[in-house]
Amino acid sequence: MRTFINVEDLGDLRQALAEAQEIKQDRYRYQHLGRNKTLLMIFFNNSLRTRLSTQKAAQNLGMNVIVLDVNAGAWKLETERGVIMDGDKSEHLLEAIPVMGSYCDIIGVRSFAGLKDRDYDYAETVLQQFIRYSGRPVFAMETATVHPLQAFADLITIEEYKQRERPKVVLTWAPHCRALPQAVPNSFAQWMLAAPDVDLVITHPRGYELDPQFTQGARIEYDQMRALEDADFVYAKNWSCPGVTCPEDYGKILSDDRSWTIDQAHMAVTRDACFMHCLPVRRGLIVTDDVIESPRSIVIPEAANREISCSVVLKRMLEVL
Ligand code: AN0
Ligand code: CP
Repeated sequence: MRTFINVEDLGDLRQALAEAQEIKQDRYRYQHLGRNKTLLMIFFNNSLRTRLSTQKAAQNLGMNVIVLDVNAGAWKLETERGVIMDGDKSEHLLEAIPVMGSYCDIIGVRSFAGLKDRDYDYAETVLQQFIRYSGRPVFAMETATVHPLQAFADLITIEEYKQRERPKVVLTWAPHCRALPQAVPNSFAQWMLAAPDVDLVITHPRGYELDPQFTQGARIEYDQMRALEDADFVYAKNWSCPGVTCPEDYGKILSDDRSWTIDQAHMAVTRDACFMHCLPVRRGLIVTDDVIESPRSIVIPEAANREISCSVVLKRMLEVL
């Protein structure tokens, strides 16, 4: 595997899930694969889980790891071509990328959507430059439009906790005080639709329609309570306006409707659903304390599975180096 961005990059999902379970049984069994190989993780944005779980996964595979926080100690990077660099940015991505590639074997990139220019974000401009100019296999650690390591971990978690062959999984928008990217819900929808046995329903206020390239074939239900009825999994997430129905609203907060916050009343209409969130989560906005602390909340094992999803991805990349 040379890139990991979309669900198709992983090939057969049943096979990938079996591999995840195999690695979970013995996370050091492929330790020989990463000997004398170096992973470079590049962060343009903050992270707790991705940083730790990706480093752990790489170490499980015997790799060396270098982490670069671009905004903390590196030269400020210009990402657009054709500009006169007389501002605060000292170096261009087009030199920085091949230099970074020369020090490593695999690159992970975290580069969130700017939420200002939809075309720039949805073209995955930064990620594509890494793929083109680094000469290395590249995987997304949440980029402008996708977060596949999260979605794969979510799928592994659902497989582990499901009590029916074809569980009903509800992706629900929830309110938030800051404009957030669409990467997590985009990938979640894409992966759930590709999964062999998941009944996905998406619910959000009008105007928050996700890009159809990720949601083609999904059921959309604008009545949140109706969507949640008989759910086996409730996956809460905020996202800003994807600009699908109204391009000028791209990246904006369209609603602060607190009736969408997941509380006991929401969970009560489900089939005793498991509560999921990718974290970090703001309590009181996305979910109430009692729901996230309840025995049905699986946010911690979900986060723990990030080590597993990343192990499968790095293993696949190391195998073809
Ligand atoms: C980010 C987001 O919503 O994309 C990262 C989630 C994994 N969340 C925040 O910035 C709070
Ligand atoms: N879920 C997730 O990617 O968390 P971080 O932003 O902390 O890495």
